[in-house]
Amino acid sequence: MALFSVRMRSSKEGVHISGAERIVPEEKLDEVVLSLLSRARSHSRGKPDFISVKVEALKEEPIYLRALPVFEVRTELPAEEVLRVLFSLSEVPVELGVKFYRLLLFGISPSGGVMRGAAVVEVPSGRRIETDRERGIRVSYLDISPEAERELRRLAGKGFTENLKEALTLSTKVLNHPSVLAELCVSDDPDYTTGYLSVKGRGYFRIFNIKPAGLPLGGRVFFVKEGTEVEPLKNYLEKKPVIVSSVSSYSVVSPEELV
Ligand code: PML
Repeated sequence: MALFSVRMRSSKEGVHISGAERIVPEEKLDEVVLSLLSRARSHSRGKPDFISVKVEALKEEPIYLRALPVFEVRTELPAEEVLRVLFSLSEVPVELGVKFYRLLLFGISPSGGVMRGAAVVEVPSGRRIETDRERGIRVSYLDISPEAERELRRLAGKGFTENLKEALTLSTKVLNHPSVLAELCVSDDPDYTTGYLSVKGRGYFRIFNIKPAGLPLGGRVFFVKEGTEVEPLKNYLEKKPVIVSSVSSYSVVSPEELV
């Protein structure tokens, strides 16, 4: 069955407002184009003066992946302390991880704002390897199947949000690359204060209050193995179609249980 990628982005006076994408069979195209258009027009960040919806036939078969296991971290500890525990489970040195967490909160782009894509950081040197520091790497060509979405909604219950669904799909694609060790994400939406750290071999850890409410800063950092070649990684993240077709689990943990 022929599959199509549908990608939407919107902006106002040149400033990005929203973006979303799907991979769907031909018979779903009209419905999905309309739903992305309506999503673009009703974003909390304002009314766009530019909307692009791009439809293209996939030129290659997608990879079908199982989602990372999701852990909701319940704790009274400040987010930085939670991250220290979680980074200690990963191959990313704790101080390096915390340094980039702080950078996301202060504005990681060269102009002190939000990058459009992710920063890519080599471990353990801390060297940035993305070629364009304003743009970073933007993960694209990804979706979750209707069955996997239903299962995620069932497992997450009240913890389910559209942001979780999209972020879990993205992070599953990112962590599937053999060079990626971890991904840190702080939403740049001022109203969305849940972020996550995904750790290779462990899963996707949701962290509540990862930033103060009202802060319009955030972004993503991909931590990669020493010697990672950026072009093949970029090509996979930006171009290879991926569909998350099943979910693993959703559980609640405390940081104490993890060490
Ligand atoms: C974003 O706004 O793109 C990031 C969303 C992070 C979702 C975190 C979660 O709810 O698990």
